[in-house]
Amino acid sequence: MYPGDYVNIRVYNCLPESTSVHWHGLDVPNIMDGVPDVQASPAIKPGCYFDYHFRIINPPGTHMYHAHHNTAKQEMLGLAGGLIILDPNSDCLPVDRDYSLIIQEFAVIGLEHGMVKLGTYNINPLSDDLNFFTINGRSFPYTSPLEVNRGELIRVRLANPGDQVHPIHLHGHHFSIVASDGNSIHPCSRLRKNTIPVASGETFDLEFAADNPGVWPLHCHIPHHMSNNHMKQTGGMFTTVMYID
Ligand SMILES: [Cu+2]
Repeated sequence: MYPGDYVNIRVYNCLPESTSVHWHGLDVPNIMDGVPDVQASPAIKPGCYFDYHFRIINPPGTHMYHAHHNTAKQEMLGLAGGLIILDPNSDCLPVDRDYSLIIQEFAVIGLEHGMVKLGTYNINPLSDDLNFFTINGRSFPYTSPLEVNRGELIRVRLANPGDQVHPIHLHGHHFSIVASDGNSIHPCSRLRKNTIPVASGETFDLEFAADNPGVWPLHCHIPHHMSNNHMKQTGGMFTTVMYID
């Protein structure tokens, strides 16, 4: 979607309980904000749908959407995603690759501590024993590397719809923070860093020059978050920037 667009998003509820969708960071009319506990915005009953319709009045940027009804349960079951308002002038921008990473954490049950094996497991959304930490729904080594070529300018969009703060660290490079919560930062005010804490509810757009060939970790710096189910081996919220040329 682009600034100025009129959008209609029909949300079907296939869950066994009511839900809603909140357009996190978008300046929508109150009834479209998706918090039925306190707003006129409806709870969507099982088997029903609701049409969220609004005009995009935000500038281009990185945002999210997530359930906002029975929130503690539904968000920690993973009912969230990324939402990007595109720039109609993006053909003029010098970014060569544009990656979007949603970072989350889950309490998976049915696996003993230290155990990781293929299968389908349940999540206890109300548990504090968070044992799987994901990027786009996957834990290392099953995350996707960010492929780059030497000489390219890379954008990485980070979005955290989950429960905890994740300090995301990039090896071998420094990045500029070019946008925060979907708002671009003037070039004179951009911080240059290699680690950025991404709190629950935040999005950041980072840009870096791919000028140091190799395979470089990109990961949450909290040690426990680099594990799968309390195992010692590298796992969790961990991927790589991988030069392919
Ligand atoms: Cu973390």
